[in-house]
Amino acid sequence: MSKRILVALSLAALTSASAFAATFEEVDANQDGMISAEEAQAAGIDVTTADANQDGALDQSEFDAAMGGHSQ
Ligand SMILES: [Ca+2]
Ligand SMILES: [Ca+2]
Repeated sequence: MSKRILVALSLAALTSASAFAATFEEVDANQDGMISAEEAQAAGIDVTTADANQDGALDQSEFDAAMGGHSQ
């Protein structure tokens, strides 16, 4: 029970932190060059809004747009 809460807390901390200044490489957890819906969600990115070409994943330009157009 307490372990579950701990996991939930660290997940929440991770999500809010990475939503501020995450790079593409950080969000792309499996380093395949695309940000899956799962990876985007983990970074606090709204996939349905960010996925401009509706292919279910975010590429670098879609990610940049989602982050305000100036991720490094
Ligand atoms: Ca990926
Ligand atoms: Ca896409």
